[in-house]
Amino acid sequence: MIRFTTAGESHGEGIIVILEGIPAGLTVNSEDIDLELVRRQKGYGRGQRMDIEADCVKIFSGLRYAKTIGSPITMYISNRDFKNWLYVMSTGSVDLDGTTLLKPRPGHADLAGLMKYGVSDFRDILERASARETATRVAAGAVCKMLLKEIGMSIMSYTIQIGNVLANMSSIKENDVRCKTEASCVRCPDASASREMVKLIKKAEREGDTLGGKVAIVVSNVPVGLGSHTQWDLKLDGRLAQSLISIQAVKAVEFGAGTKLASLFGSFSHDEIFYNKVKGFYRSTNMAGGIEGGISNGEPIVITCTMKAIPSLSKPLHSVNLVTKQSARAEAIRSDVCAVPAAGVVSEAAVAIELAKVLKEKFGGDSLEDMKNNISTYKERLKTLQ
Ligand code: EPS
Repeated sequence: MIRFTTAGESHGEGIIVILEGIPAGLTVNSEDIDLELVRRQKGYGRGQRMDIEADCVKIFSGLRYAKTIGSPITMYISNRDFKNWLYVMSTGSVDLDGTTLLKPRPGHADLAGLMKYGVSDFRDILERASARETATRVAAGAVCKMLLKEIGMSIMSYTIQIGNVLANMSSIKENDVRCKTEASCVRCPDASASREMVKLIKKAEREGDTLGGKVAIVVSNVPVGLGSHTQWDLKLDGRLAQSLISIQAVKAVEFGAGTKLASLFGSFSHDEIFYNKVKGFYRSTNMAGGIEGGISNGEPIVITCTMKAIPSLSKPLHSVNLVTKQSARAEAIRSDVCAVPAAGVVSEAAVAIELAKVLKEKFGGDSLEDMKNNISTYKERLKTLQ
């Protein structure tokens, strides 16, 4: 079974992930993981923190000679900013110096976390609620992507909306989406929308405000049969949704036509089934986003994630001082103006991890070779249906 756990505070010494269950024999180079970390750090709208960090992994276990050996893979990313937080983030005892945060930010975990955990300083909450944690998921996701690539699967994401600016995808050829996305500083393949998005982010920054948006994630070459209809917690869409909605500030996850389906008749809502000798069974639409009944149907998996505007505003919203109970503006804490471009990269990782899990559940394989053999036996069986 593939599973992972992460640890570390945003301004602590570093963040760490332990990823278990990756089959032995997979080539993994830390430089390739670092490329994914760089992609996550980029994106117009990020705050000053990204000028401080230069994320790269130190791998402590699970590899020998750049190949997985079946044991847990431990990856560590140091927080360069820690040197500025030695006192505030000390893990040893220190004399309190009055740095306590008192005015919780609406939309953040500050107040609910403080009440739940019985702490007096909501820094104890925000340090772990921070999206800094997503760097570890991207590292784990990078390894999972390498596994998926061995099976022929590939994942991409792109920004389709920031604030009220929408990408016009109809003007972009499918084959150009990936390279146009990576060339855009907001990861939007529509160059004209990219420019408008940048303008809007600048406006938000000037006004002490923040912005959210939407990203699309597309997975190609997905084998039929990942996930299962037999139990609620085995359904692939349910599992992917959990993985994605757990990304900081993500408020909605849609598959295929998603919420548009609410207004459509059944006759326009489903992907009719066709057959020919070359393609076998196929669909000419993908309203389902590649998943039917909780099972991948062989079409690309298409997901849209909506991210709310970041709740740390430099022109803060109304809050209450926890001690005086007087109305006050929330703490103005350094943050990003817009993290939608990063959310695409993080979403790719979240999807890669979940797909790697279901792949291992379906095909097993302590070694990559075993997994590949099991997949080809399965594909041979599917051919008998064609
Ligand atoms: C974050 C606030 C900002 C972001 C951070 C997430 O950090 P800071 O408070 O240090 O300025 O830059 O994101 C990252 C550090 C990162 O690596 O993505 C938050 O409150 O969630």
